[in-house]
Amino acid sequence: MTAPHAHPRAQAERIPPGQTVTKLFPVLHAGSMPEVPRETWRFRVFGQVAAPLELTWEEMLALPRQTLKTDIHCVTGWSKLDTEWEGIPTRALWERIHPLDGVTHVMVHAHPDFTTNLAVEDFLAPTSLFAHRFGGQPLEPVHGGPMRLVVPHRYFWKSAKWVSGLELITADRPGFWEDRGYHMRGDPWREERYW
Ligand SMILES: Nc1nc2c(c(=O)[nH]1)N[C@H]1C(S)=C(S)[C@@H](COP(=O)(O)O)O[C@H]1N2
Ligand SMILES: [Mo]
Repeated sequence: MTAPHAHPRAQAERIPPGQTVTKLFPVLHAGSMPEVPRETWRFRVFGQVAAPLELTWEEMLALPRQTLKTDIHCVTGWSKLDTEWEGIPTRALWERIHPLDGVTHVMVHAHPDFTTNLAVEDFLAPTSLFAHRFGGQPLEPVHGGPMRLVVPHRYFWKSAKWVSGLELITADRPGFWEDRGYHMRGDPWREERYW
């Protein structure tokens, strides 16, 4: 017999409908894993911005940092509780950008040829960050190292691994998985899995 959880109710309320908790950290991505060295790492901000921006690894890490303890929810059905991330809050990057009028969404770009779309308010949620550390260690390449996006209030496919850039757009547009039937928003609490 397994011991009852100390706070079964509290835990149950953290699990979105149709999800099962795992202690593992599954690895999921389309295609083969890219190798992204820090020395040549670049992050490009482009699209509807007053001036395009290109940051090196050092420039990105010079932005304010934050730690985050959060649950993550994958559309394939697993949730992982209390994951610990460290990185640059998306808001800190946003302060360096001058969006043009009418920007409503962003397209996150990542290696190799991965994209995912987010409403600006989801991208800028206080829990959204570009993470370079996980569990107190540098983020492993299989999980998106050297840097990935973490948007924990959306299904985990929105959390692009190996990020390479951010495109500001004035109308929503599907990214890689959204183009293949995944939901444009992906709210796990509303089970927005597929269209
Ligand atoms: N660059 C890139 N990022 C990606 C993906 C991908 O195919 N390429 N897959 C997404 C999907 S579908 C999921 S579920 C998560 C998985 O992250 P993990 O391997 O760290 O669990 O990464 C997301 N980020
Ligand atoms: Mo996924």
